[in-house]
Amino acid sequence: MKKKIALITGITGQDGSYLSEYLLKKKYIVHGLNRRTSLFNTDRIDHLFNGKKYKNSFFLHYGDLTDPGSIDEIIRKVKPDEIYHLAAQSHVKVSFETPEYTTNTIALGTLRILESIRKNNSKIKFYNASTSEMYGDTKKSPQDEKTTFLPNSPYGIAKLYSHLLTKHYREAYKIFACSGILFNHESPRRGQTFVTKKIISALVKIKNGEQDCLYLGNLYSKRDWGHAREYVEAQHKMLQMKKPDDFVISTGKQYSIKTFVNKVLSQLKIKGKWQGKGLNENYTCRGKKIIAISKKYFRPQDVTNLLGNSKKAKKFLNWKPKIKLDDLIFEMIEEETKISNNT
Ligand code: NAP
Ligand code: G4F
Repeated sequence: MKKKIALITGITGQDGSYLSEYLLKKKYIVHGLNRRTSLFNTDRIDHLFNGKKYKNSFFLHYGDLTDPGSIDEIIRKVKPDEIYHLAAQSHVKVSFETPEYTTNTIALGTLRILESIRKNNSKIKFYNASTSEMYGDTKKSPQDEKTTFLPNSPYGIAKLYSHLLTKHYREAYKIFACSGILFNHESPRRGQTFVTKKIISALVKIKNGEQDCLYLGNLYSKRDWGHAREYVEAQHKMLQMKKPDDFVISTGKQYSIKTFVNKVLSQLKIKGKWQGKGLNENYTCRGKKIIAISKKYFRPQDVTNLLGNSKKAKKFLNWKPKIKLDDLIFEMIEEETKISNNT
């Protein structure tokens, strides 16, 4: 039987690396669109790229979401059966500082891929990486596929454009196009500047005497955190459905950033106490301030209350998350401890 061909944008990112592993195990031929960077950006996929195992089934191509010609060329050359569109300027805080670039990569990036599919081969199945960030200021909780979107960041607004565009191409051109509305998902491969990775990395270093203090922003927003390794399975399942549709992917459990910090402190056996309020809130351990608040990490507007209802995914995709937050934290701490001990 002919092997299926997948093209992944954002292959060097957290989700791209887990999805590549998952699809290669399923005997796919995997191609990735990889942008040129001044330093190597392939750390998360080097184990797939180097060596003989996937020599004939794993390929990278230079391209960029801001360069329509490169996208079109890769799609025509690779002739994928399925496209997983994961690439984005994915940092919400950075989107306030680079709104135009964020909109170009996310909104126009998605348009460029869908246009290429429409013109070249409308049989290609398309997965779009939508996000819980689109719920923004909503007062409804938990959030599901029917909840009104009220995004409050350039990132969330650009993602809503991509989400609606994906639905539009599905309805207008009958393209098999799905969006996964994924809630926050983390892993040892999470980017360093996202809050979970930042907290764990800093507290491991503080415990080892390699850092003095961790500076954070809003401790009181709440997130529904899952494990990226499980969430990419849902992305694949969506493209195997009989009909294309959109699905919320979440755990249905919600914690504040402060509770997350407390869980990490507890696993690392760092004992101390919280004191102060607002910008003066801090955590001291043996008379030393090891966590403090900095204005720098607050956003002009924050999404404060994310909690997903993924019943539809359970019913139609037979998908549900198994990994608990404490186990995810344990895995991330283990990885960070290895890195800290090697430096
Ligand atoms: P990530 O780790 O930040 O990866 C983003 C990927 O996009 C990287 O491979 C990055 O390349 C690539 N990229 C950025 N700008 C590009 C450009 N101009 N041209 C080509 N590639 C570009 O993100 P992730 O956590 O894996 O998330 C995957 C997708 O899901 C993103 O679209 C994100 O917005 C969305 N999402 C994530 C979450 C979450 O909690 N993780 C939740 C909902 C939705 P470099 O490696 O060179 O930077
Ligand atoms: O870890 P975060 O930066 O993730 P955020 O903004 O929720 O976005 C992530 O999840 C989205 C899905 O909902 C994705 F679409 C998106 O691509 C990305 O993967 O921040 C989480 C919360 C925020 O409320 C933020 O204000 O943590 C708060 N926070 C507090 N101190 C901080 C910090 N966030 C960061 N990054 N750094 C801090 O020092």
